[in-house]
Amino acid sequence: MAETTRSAGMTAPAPAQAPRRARGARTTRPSAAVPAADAAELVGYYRQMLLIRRFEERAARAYTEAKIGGYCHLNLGEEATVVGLMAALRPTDYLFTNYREHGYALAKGIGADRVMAELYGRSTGVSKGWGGSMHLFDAEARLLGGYGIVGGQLPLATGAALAVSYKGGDEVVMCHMGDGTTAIGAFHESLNIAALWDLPVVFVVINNGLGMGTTVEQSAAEPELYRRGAAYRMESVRADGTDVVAVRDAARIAVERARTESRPYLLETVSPRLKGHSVVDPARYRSKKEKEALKAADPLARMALELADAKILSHDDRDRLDAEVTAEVDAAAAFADESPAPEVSTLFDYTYATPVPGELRRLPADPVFRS
Ligand SMILES: Cc1ncc(C[n+]2csc(CCOP(=O)(O)OP(=O)(O)O)c2C)c(N)n1
Repeated sequence: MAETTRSAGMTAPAPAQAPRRARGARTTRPSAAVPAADAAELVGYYRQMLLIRRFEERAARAYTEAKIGGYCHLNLGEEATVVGLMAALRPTDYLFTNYREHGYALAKGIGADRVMAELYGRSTGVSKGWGGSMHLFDAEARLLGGYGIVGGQLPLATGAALAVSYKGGDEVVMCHMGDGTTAIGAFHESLNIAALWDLPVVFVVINNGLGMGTTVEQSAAEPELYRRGAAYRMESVRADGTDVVAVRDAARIAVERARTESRPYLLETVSPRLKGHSVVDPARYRSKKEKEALKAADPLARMALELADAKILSHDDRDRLDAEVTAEVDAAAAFADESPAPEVSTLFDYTYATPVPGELRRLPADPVFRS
């Protein structure tokens, strides 16, 4: 499947030229670590991508029915990236991501019912109904958020990697962000500290071409975002985000580097955002021609064709899978609909903020944080 482009350390490699070696810069294809995907694996990836697609379509519909409030950002177009990245992690690895995160929760193994219930603001949701679409959190699945502040997750993920390193664990922290996030200060501070202190964290820039309505070229002096790793002598690579296997393989290399050598890594994946920034954005900044071109870049349609061509998944099998995941999403929506809203009395139970400023009983030492 598609190739990756890489930059190691100080110098981005020209095609026929070996990159100059800097501290932390290494050649990057550890042979046996990347087995080829077999047919069952590919069908499994396709099913997960399809589940994310149907889930997000359902979320968009539920939003228009006023079942979901607040903001709601979808992974439509990023399904191959989501599934490829999650396939590279162990269940014990930690994940920090931004507000465009429903698909990651699903691909990390959290049930569609608990994710949908959170979107609906119900007590059965992953964050007990208090987080909503942008703040999915599940400590057991090691999904540590879900952040609405652009880039807010980066220093936290870096801190989590410091904790892993301090305790001598072999877990890896993966931290996602959008392309627009690479322009904020916390991006540079986090990469700098992670490289200086040899932290086991993989930063992933999910480049969907736009930060709201602003293109990467309008906002980034170096639009090849993976090259920013060079400023921190951090190994970095760009992968085709519409190709699940290309993403998985690139991520496996990055994760392995973090796990076995405790070196941070910067991975950039490139895939289009098929719809607006959030469900209420009609994306008028895109021309009709651009919108047409998006259809050809749909990773799900592309994978369905590839699997059919390779005689791995027939049209009938694909339709069966579609019916299966659609039923799963319908059941999740029904579960969310029937679930109760959280009790108002639990409003402050999971926050550091106190109803009365400075009141001690809700501080981290309080028993509610130990349960
Ligand atoms: C600190 C901060 N500034 C501004 C915003 C408003 N905002 C929300 S999303 C967004 C664009 C971020 O784009 P990108 O990082 O590319 O992520 P994408 O939405 O494409 O996944 C902005 C500016 C915010 N949430 N937080």
